[in-house]
Amino acid sequence: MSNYHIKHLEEYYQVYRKSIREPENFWEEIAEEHFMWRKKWDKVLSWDFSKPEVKWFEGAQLNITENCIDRHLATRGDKTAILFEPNNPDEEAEHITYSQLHQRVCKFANVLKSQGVKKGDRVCIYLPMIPELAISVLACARIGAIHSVVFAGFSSSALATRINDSDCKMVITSDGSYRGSKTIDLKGIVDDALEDCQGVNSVLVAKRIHSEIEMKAGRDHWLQPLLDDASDVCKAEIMNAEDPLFILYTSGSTGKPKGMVHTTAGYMVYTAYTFKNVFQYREKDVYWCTADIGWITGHSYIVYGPLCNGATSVMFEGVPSYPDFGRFWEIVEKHKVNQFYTAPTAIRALAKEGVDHLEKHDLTSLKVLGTVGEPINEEAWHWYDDNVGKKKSPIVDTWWQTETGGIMISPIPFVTPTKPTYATLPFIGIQPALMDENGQEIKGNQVDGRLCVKFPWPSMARTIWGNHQRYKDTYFSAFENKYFTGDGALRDEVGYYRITGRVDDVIIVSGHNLGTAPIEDAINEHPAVAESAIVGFPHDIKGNALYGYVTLKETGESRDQNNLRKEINQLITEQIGPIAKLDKIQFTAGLPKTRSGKIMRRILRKIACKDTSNLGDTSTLLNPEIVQGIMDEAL
Ligand code: 7RM
Repeated sequence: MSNYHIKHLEEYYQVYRKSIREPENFWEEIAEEHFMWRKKWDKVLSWDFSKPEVKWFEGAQLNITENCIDRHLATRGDKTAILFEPNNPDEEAEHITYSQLHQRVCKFANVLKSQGVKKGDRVCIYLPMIPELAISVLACARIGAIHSVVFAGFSSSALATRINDSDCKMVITSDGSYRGSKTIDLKGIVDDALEDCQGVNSVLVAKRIHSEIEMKAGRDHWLQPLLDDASDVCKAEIMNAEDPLFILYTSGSTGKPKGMVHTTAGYMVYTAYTFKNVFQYREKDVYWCTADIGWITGHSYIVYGPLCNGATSVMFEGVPSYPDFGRFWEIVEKHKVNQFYTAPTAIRALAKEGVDHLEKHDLTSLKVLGTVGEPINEEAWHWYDDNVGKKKSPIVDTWWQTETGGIMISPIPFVTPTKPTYATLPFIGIQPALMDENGQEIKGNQVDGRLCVKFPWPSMARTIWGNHQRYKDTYFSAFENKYFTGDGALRDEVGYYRITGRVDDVIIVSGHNLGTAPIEDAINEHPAVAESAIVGFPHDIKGNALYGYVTLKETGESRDQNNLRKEINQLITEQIGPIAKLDKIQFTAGLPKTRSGKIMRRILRKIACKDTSNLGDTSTLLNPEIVQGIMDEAL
């Protein structure tokens, strides 16, 4: 029996049990049989959650790009690796074969070297969804440089924070990007960011929109001429199993963004194995994940997981609404997509447009539908199942995180019976636990609690860049000897999990994780603002939208409130990006606070959600009298 590809429910349970009883033997077999190693490991796993320290496949040597590209050349050289679908539907799609990808990655890797990038250096990638994004990620991995991809919707100050936090010496960007009918001046954003980044000495610029941009002499270089001159031979740097592969920032509930560090071997093994099973990928299939490579979903399930399996992975530059809301379905039909992986926020936006767009396209190629990023509501789940999958394509509701590197709880299609809104069963090797508020594990079924993981898995993040203490405090301190996810979940009578949402101050808006603290910090910089508190409230399409309560300084009280609202959102756009703008801003005389001075977001959340019948215990408040006023003036 090959444990690599699970095909029946009994097989799932059998393999699952083995992965729990003998995790080292289990992962050793998977690693042994399905990957290319320069040297095998000395030890499969060592771990100690109290430090915390986790090492997988210690002593092994490899390069992930040899696994993603080189080893396919003999058998899949002419197969499409990346199928690029441009923003403009009239522009031709680009089929990049495994051989071409090999060539382009090697050339790019040589350009990086010629610019002085060495193993272990950090390279920031700030690119739209164009082939250069995937290629530059792989080029970094080829030479052992640590990539830090920053989603190209972040503002210049968010970009600068990330560049400086990990001390990147190079930035890879483009002259601009297309987004529906708009263009965005990415290079201008990079120029602004670099005013505050002393460590960056070179910027590579891909041409995409052919706009007139400024090139700073000595620092900025057009990418294409460098590529033209570069050799297409580049030996892969031999990496240790635990060498960092990349850093990816995720917002926390407090403080600056956390640079999650993922290492090489474990990440590779787990993303490849989950990809194969969760999407039931077969050799001739065309797989499409609509995420941006700027997020973990794109790293693991557009680039590394699919390519490790020799898959054809679609990369889409545009947005679901351009030129109209039929675009996704047009692409599914055009490229005969077999597995389609998207986010609930996109599903809700598409559902709102009705089924006319769907009916114009042939969707019979679809076999598996996936969802990720936030809890999927029942209505959206059924719309997806009925209208996109025609009740024939199982929905894999995949729960996981930037920190987990790969899918943790998910059905295996055609194996695990699905249930609307449930991520269902833990993936092979994953040991979830539900914890109560006293730190005790809740056993049995039909229970809910805080979601933890009891045992290491290969693709877990190993640390936060430059701040191991914060890694420990955030993930390993709430519950002893367990990884705490920050999510709440319930377990039903058959052991299926349903993720109920964040239990901390992270709000997921349109699938983007936003910490409340950085947004509040941005607002508080406004000269008229005294204090602010952000909460989430339900939104038809975004899942959650942001509601801000703002108290003004005396000097601000005479100001026009609508102007103030605009200025506040402008500040947020500058400091974080437009995704963090507030939908509602209520000016209040004060904020409800505990005696220790903490803002009681619980109450503000209920008011924002118009759920004020039972505000719970307000007796511990320092200033209970202000609550009525906030309720009376709620928006
Ligand atoms: C992959 C990704 C992580 C947070 C996580 C959850 C939420 C993600 C689901 C989900 C319910 C899901 N990484 N989340 N997937 N909630 N069901 N299937 O999204 O780091 O950006 O976000 O997203 O709260 O903790 S992430």
